[in-house]
Amino acid sequence: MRLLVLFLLLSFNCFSQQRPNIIYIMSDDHDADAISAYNKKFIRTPNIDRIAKEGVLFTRSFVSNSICGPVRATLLTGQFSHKNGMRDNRTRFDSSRITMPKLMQQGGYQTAIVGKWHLHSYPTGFDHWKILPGQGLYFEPRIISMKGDTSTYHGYATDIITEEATKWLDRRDTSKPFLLHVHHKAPHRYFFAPVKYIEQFHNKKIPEPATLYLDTAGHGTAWHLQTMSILHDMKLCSDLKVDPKYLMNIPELKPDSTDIVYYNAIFNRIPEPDRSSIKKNYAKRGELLQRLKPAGKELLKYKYQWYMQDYLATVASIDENIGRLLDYLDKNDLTKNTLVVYTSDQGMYLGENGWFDKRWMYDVSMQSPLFMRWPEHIKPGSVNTNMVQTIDYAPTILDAAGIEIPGFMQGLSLVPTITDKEKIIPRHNLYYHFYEYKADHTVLQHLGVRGERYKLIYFYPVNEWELYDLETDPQEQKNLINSPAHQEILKQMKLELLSLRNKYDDHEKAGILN
Ligand SMILES: [Ca+2]
Repeated sequence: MRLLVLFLLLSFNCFSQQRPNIIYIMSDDHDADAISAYNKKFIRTPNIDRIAKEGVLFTRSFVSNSICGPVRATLLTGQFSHKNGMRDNRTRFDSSRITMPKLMQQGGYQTAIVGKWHLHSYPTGFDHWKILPGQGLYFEPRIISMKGDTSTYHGYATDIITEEATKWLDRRDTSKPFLLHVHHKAPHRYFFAPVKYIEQFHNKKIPEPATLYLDTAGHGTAWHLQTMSILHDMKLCSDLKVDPKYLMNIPELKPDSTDIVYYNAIFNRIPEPDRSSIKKNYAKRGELLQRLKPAGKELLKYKYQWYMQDYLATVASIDENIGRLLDYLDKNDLTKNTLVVYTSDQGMYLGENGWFDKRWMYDVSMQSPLFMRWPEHIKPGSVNTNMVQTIDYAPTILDAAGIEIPGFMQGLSLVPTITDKEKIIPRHNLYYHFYEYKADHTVLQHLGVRGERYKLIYFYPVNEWELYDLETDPQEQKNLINSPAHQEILKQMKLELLSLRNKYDDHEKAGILN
């Protein structure tokens, strides 16, 4: 009997040691182009790149509904928005649902989340959580703890989230493997970096995308209704930190009252002496506008530069903090047995089509960066070209932990492909459905299918279709819907879309494709 108990204890201990720890890091609106492992034109991100160098980089990772809350609900449930109920940022996530963290917890993992949550209801399935209310704040952020109380933390959000993550790691129960979610608020609008990075980036000349000055005339209704133009919709004061005092006497540039209120709210949170020093850095922008009074293309040129300088400076701080977290794993002998995932909740327009924000099914916003490092399981420096999607994250994490994937999850485990057991995953078409119209940036509802080569999008409120050849037109500028040479492809893609809607059980707006 004693021997049997000893054997059981030993085998349990052995099993628990074999199971990997998992750290899932997700930034907010961090586009792959702002990571040097993908694109060296804008910024160097040596620490994020380290995950790719020591693990795998995905070249075709996509979301299924390019907006914050819904992506987070898909991460938890492994389901599309029509199944998990979180179609837009206004919905409250039903926290009684069975989620991946709950299954990990039941399977013997210790679970925690720190940072952005944005699902309105409180987290469930976590042994420990500390979340930002809503979008959260960059400076002196408020944080809600498990007791339900909200306190203000001194410092900068990205640093604080990292500190909170390592503090929890320090005091976790080391007899269990852990799942830790580190969800950064950065680099979400209103992009704001610590002073040292503002100084580093505010004189940088950023290359312009080919479509920055694109005339959207000739494109569909959705393009005309959107309000995500850098020139028209990005605010000079709250977004680009121009002190309103410089603009009050320039009628064409005079800020509206909301912009001024936001500007003051943002700056008032920055403690001195940083506030004065940041204002001094940004004074240049106001002086330039006062002097040149730029308009049209000229104004867009400046706004783009300032947007990117601020966005990239905010990313630089994320990179520094990823470095801190990876160092912590090294120092605490956790690197070897920890699967580290880095991603963003979706891509972000960095001036393509003259836009900022996300939402669209176009590749810029449908794509997200994705890296995984898992020593002895993933070959360092691998590149994975499979089309993967947010629905795959929960099944992958469960599978890596040796926990059964429930039937309601709609994604696939990526463990076989990252460990080289199966190079190709059995999927060649991705389904997409975006719902949040008449809220921020007014992008019309649409759904569609992304294949290996072609993409079909249907803006159903206006009955307009778009078809793109991603091989010859990766920037998705030439709608082939009326091209005689593409009618056969169009027919196939429509059938594919119908079949995906059946496969994933999305019968809302049934009949709209007929
Ligand atoms: Ca986001």
